[in-house]
Parts: sequence; C-alpha cells; structure tokens
Amino acid sequence: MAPYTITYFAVRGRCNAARIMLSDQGQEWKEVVVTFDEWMKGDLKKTCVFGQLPKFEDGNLALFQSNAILRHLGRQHGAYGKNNKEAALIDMLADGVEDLRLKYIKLIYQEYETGKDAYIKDLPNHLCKFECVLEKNKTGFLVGDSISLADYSLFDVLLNQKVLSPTCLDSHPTLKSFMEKMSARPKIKAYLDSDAYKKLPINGNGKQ
Ligand code: GTB
Repeated sequence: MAPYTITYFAVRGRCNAARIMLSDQGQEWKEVVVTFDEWMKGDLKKTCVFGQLPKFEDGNLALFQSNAILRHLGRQHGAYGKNNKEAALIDMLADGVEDLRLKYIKLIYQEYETGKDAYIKDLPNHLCKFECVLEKNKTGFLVGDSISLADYSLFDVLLNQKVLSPTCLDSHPTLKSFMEKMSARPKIKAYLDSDAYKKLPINGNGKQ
C-alpha cells in the first residue's frame, strides 16, 4: 500500500482531483474522515499549516493546499509534463482551472440562491478557454501528448459544472469529448462507479 493518507471532510470538494489522479495512476490511499463536530473542537485545525484541510501525508511528508498536493502527485507519477516547458504550461492551465474552481466555490458557499443564473450564463466564457486549448493541442490532453495534473483538475471541475448545469458542455464538443475520454479511462471509470465516490457529496453545504 502506498504511504498516502488523505485527511479531509466527507466531501469530494478539494480532494476529488487528487483522488481521481491516484485512482487513474493505480495508487491506493487511506482516508481519515473528519466530522464537522471534530473539526469545531479546534485541535486538528491548530496542527494544519493554514488552519484548513485537506491534509495529505506521503510517509513523513505532510502537505496542505490541494494544488500543492496535486503537483506533488503529478511529479511522482509522471503527470507533470515531459520537460520544464510542458510543466510551465501545465501550471498555467491548472491555475486557470483554479480560477474557475474559486468562482464555483464562491457560488456554492456564498451566492447560490442569488447568483446561480448569472453564473450559468457566464460559464461558456470560461469553458471556451479550455475548449480552445484542447482544440489547438489536438492530443485529447491540455498539454503535450500525455495526461497531466491539469487534466485531472479540469475533469474534476467540469464534473461539478455538469451537475450544476447539465447542458453546459452541449456547445463545447471538444470539452464534451474530453470528459467522455477521461470518464472512460478504466481506473477513473471504476473510481467514479465506486461506493466510496458515490457516497460523497460534492460540497459541504449540500448545494451542487
Ligand atoms: N486553498 C486551500 C486548498 O486548496 O487546500 C483551501 C482549503 C479549504 O478551503 N479548506 C476548507 C476548510 O478547511 C474545506 S474545503 N475549512 C474549514 C476552516 O477553514 O476552518 C470546503 C468545505 C467546507 C465545508 C465542508 N463541510 O462542512 O463538510 C467541507 C468542505
């Protein structure tokens, strides 16, 4: 068993991309689930570098910040490009995904009732950027000719957008095909079909 442990709330949230990457790379990991009541006691929070979860342990290395976790796994499992140039482009694309993720999180946790319609109306303006990159690269991946942490992150964010707005990819055929290909990768498919995945809500407040 790989020496990986994820400590997080019982949600997909900021761990879903890492779990998808670990699954696709044939890795196993241990889950430590933190309840809201446990978290509110404050003892665990004090031990977290930024006072937040997820915490990811790789042996005696403890990491916080979900994107640092993704990059660590990308380096370890050959999902961070073939050279520095590809790695730089992967960072750029992953940061673009993070921008969309932050907008989504703001909607879910702060503006769901008042902002959902406007968010969905604006979504194509964000999706078209990734569509364009995939169209230009022509390999089915965001960067180069192999899967990277940016693909896992985009896939995760788009899974959430599809739940929020089931038709949002209809006018983005390249993104739609990206989603179909990622979902059909055998180990990703097995993870998405698992009870471990299905039982987890996307977000901590029940909105999606
Ligand atoms: N930049 C950090 C990263 O990428 O890892 C952001 C991490 C973050 O926002 N962590 C949130 C957290 O620890 C959990 S993700 N919040 C507790 C705190 O700040 O004290 C969002 C979330 C919120 C609530 C639940 N829940 O109630 O189950 C689950 C997930």
